[in-house]
Amino acid sequence: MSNEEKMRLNRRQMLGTTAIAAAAGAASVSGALTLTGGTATPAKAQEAAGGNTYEVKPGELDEYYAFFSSGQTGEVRVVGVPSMREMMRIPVFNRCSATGWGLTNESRKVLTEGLLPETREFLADMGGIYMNGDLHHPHPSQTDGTYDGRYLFANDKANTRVCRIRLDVMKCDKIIQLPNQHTVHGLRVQKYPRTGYVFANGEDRVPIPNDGKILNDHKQYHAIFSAIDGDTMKVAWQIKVDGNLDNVDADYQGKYAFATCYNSEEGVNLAEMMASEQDWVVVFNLKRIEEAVAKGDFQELGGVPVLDGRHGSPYTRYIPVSNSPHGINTAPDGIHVVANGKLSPTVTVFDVRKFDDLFDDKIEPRDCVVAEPELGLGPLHTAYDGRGNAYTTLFIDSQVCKWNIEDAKKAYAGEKVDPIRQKLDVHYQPGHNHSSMGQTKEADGKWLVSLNKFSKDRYLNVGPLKPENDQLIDISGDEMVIVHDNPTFAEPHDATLVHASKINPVSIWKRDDPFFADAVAQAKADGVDLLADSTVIRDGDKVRVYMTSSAPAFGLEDFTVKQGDEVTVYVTNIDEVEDLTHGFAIVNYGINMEIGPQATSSVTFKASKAGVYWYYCSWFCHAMHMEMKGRMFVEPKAV
Ligand code: CUK
Ligand code: CUA
Repeated sequence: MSNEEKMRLNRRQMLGTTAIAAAAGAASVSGALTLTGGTATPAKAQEAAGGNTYEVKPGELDEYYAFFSSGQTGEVRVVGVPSMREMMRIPVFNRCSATGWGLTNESRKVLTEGLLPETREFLADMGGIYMNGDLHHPHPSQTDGTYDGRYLFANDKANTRVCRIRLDVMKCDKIIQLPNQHTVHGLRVQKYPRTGYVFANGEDRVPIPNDGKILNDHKQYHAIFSAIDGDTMKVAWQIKVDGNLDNVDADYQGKYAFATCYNSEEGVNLAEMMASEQDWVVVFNLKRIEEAVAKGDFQELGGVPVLDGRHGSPYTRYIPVSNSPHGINTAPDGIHVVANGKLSPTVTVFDVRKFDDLFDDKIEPRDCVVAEPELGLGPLHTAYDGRGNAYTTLFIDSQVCKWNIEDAKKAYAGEKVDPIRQKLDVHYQPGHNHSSMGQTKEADGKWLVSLNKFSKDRYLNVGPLKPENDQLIDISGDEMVIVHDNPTFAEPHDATLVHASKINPVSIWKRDDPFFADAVAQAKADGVDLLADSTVIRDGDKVRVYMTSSAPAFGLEDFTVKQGDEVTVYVTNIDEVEDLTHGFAIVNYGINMEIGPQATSSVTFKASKAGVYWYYCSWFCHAMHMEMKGRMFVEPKAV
């Protein structure tokens, strides 16, 4: 046995004991560790405690859609639960080689139309679009406190954007970049009466306007909280706050939104940001803010109304909580809100019904706190089962802590009760967790997914860059039981588990879909019937090539352009068959795109290289798929 093999064996033997301590220690903030709770043994994992069936046999369908973010990959992933099978990827803030996201005219419109003017200028030399994004928080739209299947919204922490995905076609249809704000971190939606607002936290503080006049004088920086209208994807209002903003959630009454702050010190380095023992949660009074916007009590900055929500403002209240809270989660009971301590071993529980009195100055901010149980090290996010229990991830302890809200309140009131029900080891260092329907009033307490930041030795070694590890946990019984490990590429922060009955995507595009309305309008102007005609239209040095695609042939076997022409190719998939997607790739021209059944996709490029270029269908569509191709002739410029 080689030394390396021995070491690997030793590491596995240590699992569940000191390996976890060593691992956690490396990532630990405080260095202190507790190791309670038991690892689920493989045998135990086989029998789901609550009798939940997690095996989805071939041909069977999952009960839930899970929408996973992908962090720095910039896309949304659609996963089936409980199988944890990845079913689809929705490109958003990234580029996608398969679908042509970032290359097609349709996707470039989505990626560019909502950019700030200064960004447009800045990106002109870089192909006009951002090449990266950092998508953390995917949240579906709600009506009356539950999912309504219309949209999914998510943030881009890297370039201060918010996107909307249409759940009928599972494509992103709107992206906006927020003015005044620097990064969007926390993002959640209004739950009642409907979405409504999409709330987006500004994490970093910067000068407003950020034009270079103020640089190092960080006393003049500000953080911004934004409310975006989910129907129009325009900023409805923004509000300036003290401190920064981390995560956000909203109540079930449609009255309040609330955000955690980890840098009330307004520092610019680690020591300054962690200096104070207390930070806070900011509560936003939506009605008062709307009235102020209507009355004109705001400054217009960057084309949007900006209110002042700093200390003393009628629009906000600041509730002190222990050092650097991170996640904030509203319970499905519509009453309790949990702010997760991160640097404090506690979570702080608020009663939202007390916020009315808080805003009327009848009570003190801390009077809204009804429990503050100590759970373990590094509480980051909390999920719920709808039976009064909460599940909090403990990043440093590498555990999920199950605790009871009522018992935590009793303990806070002085009774001798232990709210903690169970601590379960997860592998390793969990960030978010999410329960089935847990962020709605219809939380059903069946499944919990723990999104672990480190996988270490849970999988075959794939080199220095390891996958993340998302673990499926059965929470239907008294005991939590891990039933499945699922490796994921960089880096889901958050996920939403939605019952399949809430989501009803189409299988075939409708011809009047706004996604390709520009192509339809251009064809009409050119007198072309997209479903029937394959033809070339010359318009000066602009050439528009229209072709149908129907398995296994394109409408044009060849077309001719001149070197230097600006060429736009419109491909319309006239097949009306479910799952019959075509692709269109031009060899050595860097072009590939997806054309779904009954969709039109288009791409524009400069025919700068003379010669013969084959185009082919890149999506396996037919027994004669290999033969589905044609030639582009590029006539050389006369010398
Ligand atoms: S954050 Cu990543 S673990 Cu961006 Cu919601 Cu908490
Ligand atoms: Cu069409 Cu392959």
